[in-house]
Amino acid sequence: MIRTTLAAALLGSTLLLAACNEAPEAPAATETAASFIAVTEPWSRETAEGQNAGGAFMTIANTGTAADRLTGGSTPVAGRVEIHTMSMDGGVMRMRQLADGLEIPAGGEVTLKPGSYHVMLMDLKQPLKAGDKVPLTLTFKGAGTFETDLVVTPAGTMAPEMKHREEGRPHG
Ligand SMILES: [Cu+2]
Repeated sequence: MIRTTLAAALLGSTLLLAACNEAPEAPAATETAASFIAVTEPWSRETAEGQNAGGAFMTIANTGTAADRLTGGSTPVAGRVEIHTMSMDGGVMRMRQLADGLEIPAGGEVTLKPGSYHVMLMDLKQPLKAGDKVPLTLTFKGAGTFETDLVVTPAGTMAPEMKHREEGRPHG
């Protein structure tokens, strides 16, 4: 009787320990690949003839329990897709590639916008025209691939909801 109780107690504590260890792990298995990633207002700007790169902007939310990283992507209109950041360097806006991608925190969101983080469409195969919808596949380290469509807005647009403001400096 004592032995059985002891065994049960040991077993109980082992199970409890196992359960505790599992708690802070990655999203539950019931979540499908990208179900915890949401992309809103994906957009891009129309490009001039001969312009070989363009920025793409959006808000990316992560409702999962683990941070994820946007590492790249692909689109039929560009040779390659990079994740960039912009910062002031001696009064000049410079952009650079984020080699490790952009972190999307658990339960948080990151807005990609002109003058800040953005997806860079490199080696454009054709100009982006206002009104076009451009398919874009984003690649996340945890969530895998995520399909979206960029809405192309007229040149000079800073953001869909603030069309006539002249803040920041367009690039690309
Ligand atoms: Cu860029």
